[in-house]
Amino acid sequence: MSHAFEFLVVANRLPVSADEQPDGTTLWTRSPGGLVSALEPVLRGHDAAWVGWSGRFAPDPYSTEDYGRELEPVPDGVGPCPLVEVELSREEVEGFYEGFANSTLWPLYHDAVATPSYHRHFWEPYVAVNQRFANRIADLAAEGATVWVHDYQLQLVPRMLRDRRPDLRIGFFLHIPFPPAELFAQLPWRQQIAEGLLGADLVGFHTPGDAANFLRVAERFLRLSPDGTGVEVPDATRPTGGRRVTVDDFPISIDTREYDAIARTEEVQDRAAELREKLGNPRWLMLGVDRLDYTKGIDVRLKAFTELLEEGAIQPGEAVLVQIATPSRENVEDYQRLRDEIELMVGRAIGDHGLIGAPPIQYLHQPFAREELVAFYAAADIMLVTPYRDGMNLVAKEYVASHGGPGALVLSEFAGAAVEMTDAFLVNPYDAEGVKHAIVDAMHTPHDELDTRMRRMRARLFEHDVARWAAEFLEALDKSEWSR
Ligand code: GDG
Repeated sequence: MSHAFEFLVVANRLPVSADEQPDGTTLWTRSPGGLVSALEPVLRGHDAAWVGWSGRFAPDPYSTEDYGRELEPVPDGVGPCPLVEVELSREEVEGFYEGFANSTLWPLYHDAVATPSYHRHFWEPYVAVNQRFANRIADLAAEGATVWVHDYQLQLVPRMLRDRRPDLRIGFFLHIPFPPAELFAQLPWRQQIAEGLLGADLVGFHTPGDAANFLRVAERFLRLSPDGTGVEVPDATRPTGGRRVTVDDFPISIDTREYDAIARTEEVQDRAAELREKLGNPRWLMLGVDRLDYTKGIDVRLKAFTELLEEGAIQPGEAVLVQIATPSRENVEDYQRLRDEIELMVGRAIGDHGLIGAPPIQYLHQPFAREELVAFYAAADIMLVTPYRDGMNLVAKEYVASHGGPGALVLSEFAGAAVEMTDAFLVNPYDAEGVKHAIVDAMHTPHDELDTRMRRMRARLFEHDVARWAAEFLEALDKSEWSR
């Protein structure tokens, strides 16, 4: 592609998936998601492209099986804008994605709730793949173009890109938490990562706490002198010998109107009633929706719910907990172990407390269509969101947008969403008794009060939706030092 683009979105994944079929053809499916819908208007309004990986493996030059195999190019028109694929081999995906991204950075950035693995054979492909992304962008961007890089898989890209293209305006947004400096200190490559991020003009996080953690890292490991809103970094290419990196919080959100509209359709309302019916019309329908991930605290709510049954605070048949746990990262060992642990807990609880035809927990390890999820949100009286640590947690916001009437959100203090959603029943997920109290409290709070709390959360969500998030980030990037 020789075209030069004015605006580039860069993320590990393209907004489409390529699935190679047994007959050798490729099936392209759009991946709907908040990021795509937020950026769609911006992408359409600009001369834009999206750079990322498609989810399929590039041929391995050393494998006889792959001899002569070639990837079918991304067809035109499958995405919201031209899509540029960064090709990754199976080996690179193992090292860069399953390894450094998901076995090193993911646990480290989530308070080390699982033990991070530090391996040079993960780091090396992380550097190589980040460099490949940076090279592709450098070749595609028009003079003075804007580039928005997303997430922890690509933290070296801003600096690598600036080295090749100092004319670009570069923004970076981290979708997961940024850890305290004392934890980040464990990372053998802490300096390279911090320098990588500071290649951007604007570095954005979900919460003020994340932004403060990052500034502290810049101070401690790069010996810079940040102020409250950013930091000056040395830059020999500038006449002043330095440049300013702005650091701020931009709490992500959802397409609130869209969730609200889906929830109001007759189909979804009927389905919500049908779901309640099928579950035995319990007095309280409780719900958890997560990727099956050890950061999400699925065990926390299973334990709390089971103990409440044991202690008689919940009578059998009175409440049902539906836990949707979408399959995730199934090639990573910690995720395989977690699945066994969760399924053991569910099996025990059902065995100990189940009635014939009425298990107290419904566990679903399957992906669902969005309409079906919204029907669950609409049906649930109490939504349980109890991560040990979470960047934002969109499920909490989706519940509030989809649940029109009185309903309770039990929300971990350690989810970024807790900063804004102060009308939730906030809990410390490490405090088992506290979580149980919050659930009982939610069960017995009068409907008027639940309604008032829900209305306040909904009002905020309607105002602060994902379109506003994207607009505020891009506006801040526009105002960053680059333009001065
Ligand atoms: C990362 C950060 C941050 C789940 N199961 C199904 C399904 N989902 C959808 C949910 C929601 C999304 O997946 C999950 O988003 P979360 O925000 O809850 O969590 P992560 O995947 O960990 O996302 C997080 C986010 O990035 C954005 O910055 O909030 O903190 O960890 O939208 O609805 N969707 C469908 N079927 C399912 O079975 N259709």
